[in-house]
Amino acid sequence: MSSPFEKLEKLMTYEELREKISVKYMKLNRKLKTSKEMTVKTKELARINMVYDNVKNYFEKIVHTLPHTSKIHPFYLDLLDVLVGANDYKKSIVRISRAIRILDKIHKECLAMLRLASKPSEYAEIRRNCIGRLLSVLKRNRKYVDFLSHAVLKLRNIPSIDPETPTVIIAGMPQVGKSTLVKTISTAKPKIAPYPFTTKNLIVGHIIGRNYKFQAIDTPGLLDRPLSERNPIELQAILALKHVKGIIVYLFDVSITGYYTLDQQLRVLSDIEKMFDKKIIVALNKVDIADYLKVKELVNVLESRGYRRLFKISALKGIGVKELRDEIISELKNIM
Ligand SMILES: Nc1nc2c(ncn2[C@@H]2O[C@H](COP(=O)(O)OP(=O)(O)OP(=O)(O)O)[C@@H](O)[C@H]2O)c(=O)[nH]1
Ligand SMILES: [Mg+2]
Repeated sequence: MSSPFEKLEKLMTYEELREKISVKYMKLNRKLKTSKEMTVKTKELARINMVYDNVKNYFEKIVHTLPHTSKIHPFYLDLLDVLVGANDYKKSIVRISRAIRILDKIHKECLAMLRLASKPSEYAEIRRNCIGRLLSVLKRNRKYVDFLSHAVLKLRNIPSIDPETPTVIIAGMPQVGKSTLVKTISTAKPKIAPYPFTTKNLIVGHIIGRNYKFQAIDTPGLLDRPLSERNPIELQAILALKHVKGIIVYLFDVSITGYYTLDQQLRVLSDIEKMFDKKIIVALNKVDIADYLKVKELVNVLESRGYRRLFKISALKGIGVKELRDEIISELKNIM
């Protein structure tokens, strides 16, 4: 399973659709003027139908291509909620599907009126009235159209994560080496730079073997600060990860140059322990430039907290990475 929003086509905004209809209307008029075979009545009918078809097709595209909230996996539903608001999304689609029925009703009435009319002056009046009513349905739904058009732009960018595929989530404070590790153990290509908050989006890679395919997620800015410093939107984004089946690797930076103290890093680890019901593997990164006092102190604290197996690694130099990767694979195989 991939993101239900991945293949969504862009949706025109209200203004763009109105513009498109105006242009088509002018083109149609030019064509109708030169047409000798069509009667005045069928020409008016063609005008009404053009507007009806365009608005209706647009509305139907919304209703048929945007995934229904009842069919969205909880993981993606949470992300939808964080990014655009699940209730507004649902309501907008419901309103648009209601608007389709109103369009159909107006169109039917218009056809009946046109059928009964007998004078060209009446035809034109009916056409004006009908097109006006059809466009006013569109205008009354402008809010929903624009909302969904903007929503699609955001939703299309959600990375494809399969919540059912066993996944290793790499967590840790800024600059501890999350992206470097993800890059060495998986196919992902995250951005790596020596300043904090380098990675802005969720980045997904795969760990592929002969009989398995797992996901590795780099979690920038999501799992790197205490919960108390979070706004509600960030909290929800974190919660979305709860729906992903898998384990967490928590990275400590134990280098002499580390940005954060051990206490700060331990606090974030505690938060993650509380938040997730997932196995946590702890790894001490940057041992190539380790502060040995830090390492000793940290090992003591972690052992007293029940962490039996600690991985000492250098994601950059590749030290200990194979052992960590093997452990990740063996844990993920357990939940396959
Ligand atoms: N010496 C040393 N440097 C490392 C190691 N791992 C990562 N680094 C360096 O630490 C810096 C941050 O690494 P990233 O992998 O971008 O860290 P991050 O946790 O993804 O950072 P953000 O995305 O900003 O949260 C980079 O300059 C890396 O080269 C390591 O094992 N040893
Ligand atoms: Mg990063």
